[in-house]
Amino acid sequence: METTPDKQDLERLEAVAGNGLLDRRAFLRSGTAVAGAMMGYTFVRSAAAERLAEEPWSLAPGGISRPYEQRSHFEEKIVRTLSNPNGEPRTSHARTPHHLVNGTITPNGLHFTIVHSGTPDIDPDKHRLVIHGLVKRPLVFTLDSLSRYPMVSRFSFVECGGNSAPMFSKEPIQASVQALHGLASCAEWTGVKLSTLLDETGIDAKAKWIVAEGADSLALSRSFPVKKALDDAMIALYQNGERLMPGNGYPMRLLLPGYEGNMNVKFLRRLKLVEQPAMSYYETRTYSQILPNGKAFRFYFLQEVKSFITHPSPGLALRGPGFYEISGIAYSGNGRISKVTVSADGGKSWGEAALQAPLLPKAFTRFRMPWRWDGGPAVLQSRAWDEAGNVQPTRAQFVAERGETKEVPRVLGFPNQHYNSLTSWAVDAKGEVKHVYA
Ligand SMILES: Nc1nc2c(c(=O)[nH]1)N[C@H]1C(S)=C(S)[C@@H](COP(=O)(O)O)O[C@H]1N2
Ligand SMILES: [Mo]
Repeated sequence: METTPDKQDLERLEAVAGNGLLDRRAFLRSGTAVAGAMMGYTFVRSAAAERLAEEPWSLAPGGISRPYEQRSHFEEKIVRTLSNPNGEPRTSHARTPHHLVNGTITPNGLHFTIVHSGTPDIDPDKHRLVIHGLVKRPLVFTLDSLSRYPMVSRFSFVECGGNSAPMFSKEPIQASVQALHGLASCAEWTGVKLSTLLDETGIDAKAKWIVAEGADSLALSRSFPVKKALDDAMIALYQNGERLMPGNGYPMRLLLPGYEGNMNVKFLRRLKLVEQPAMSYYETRTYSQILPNGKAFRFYFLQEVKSFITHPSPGLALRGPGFYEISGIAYSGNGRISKVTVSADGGKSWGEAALQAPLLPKAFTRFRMPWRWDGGPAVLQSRAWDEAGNVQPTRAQFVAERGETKEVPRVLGFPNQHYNSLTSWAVDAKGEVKHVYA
């Protein structure tokens, strides 16, 4: 005999907002019955049906362990998308498939990458990091000597200032969450706090800024305030427990938690303490944002509070009316996420989502919201707040302040930076998900 979960269990769940959004505690209260109904499976009670089919893998010993494990070959299609697959000498991007992973930590092989002049093949024994300029004692570090300092670990997202740039277009571009928001990832980084090293070199009182430079062929450089260096800046040596991936800065990178991706200089070889910012190419051109009045922010450090729904999202169609979990990620360069609300009716009404612990500052936070889809059209959105009191702007607010795609001469910069407004997914009667502006 087959039984389905008690329908009354499901009806008892009250909606907290329009179009079937349920209380975020619904899972806890009603337990597995609801979970079962959400998935649409049935509990099988008969003895005959309990007998599992014998598959080949259950009948003979399996393979041997590998020295370095790889994921199942059934998962090989879960990959980053590349903007420059043939490796022409220009910037290349690899985007994280947010709709095909879950949790809050990006696996190293799927962490996004931007390299403006390719990934250098650095011999860690020959690599050096020099700290000089307005210091009392300039010092040169090897990977080995750095590794003898006390280390710290912290979870931190990195997001490119150009992440979500397609969202500036006047019409919504039909693309996956990977294409729209794939230039943000989150990892546990381990290394030496920059303040520890500056203790060693000493800081001249005149020093206000630090220019960081990479060892790649374009010697990417950015300036950041000494204040940030003494706060939570890190020379990261490990990424999720293993040495950094080559594309993410091997053998060492600057990590400035919460700051624009570009400032997290990879292949770090130089930190020069100075009085004034360097006004380098990447801080005055590529990542400066042209505002509707034609002016630009002088500096833009913090990645502001943001969220987007990863499940469901384009490419992940719903299979018939019923219960679903809406989930996604939220983060803020200002600190912890304090609240995420979700709408299923294009922003007319909102319910508060459950936030997955632990809630870490400047790291991805996963939010979850139970939803009873009645099979009708729905528009899903999420909106996040951070502990500093910032809220994700609505699209109308954002466009009014920052503008939409503008044609500006390239010499003036790239205007489509730092999008942090809402993303809307429309679900049609067939369960297909499309990108819309609502
Ligand atoms: N040396 C160096 N550092 C760099 C870059 C680079 O091309 N060279 N790219 C920057 C940009 S634009 C971003 S968004 C981040 C991306 O970090 P990730 O590749 O580890 O995700 O690294 C930054 N650091
Ligand atoms: Mo970037």
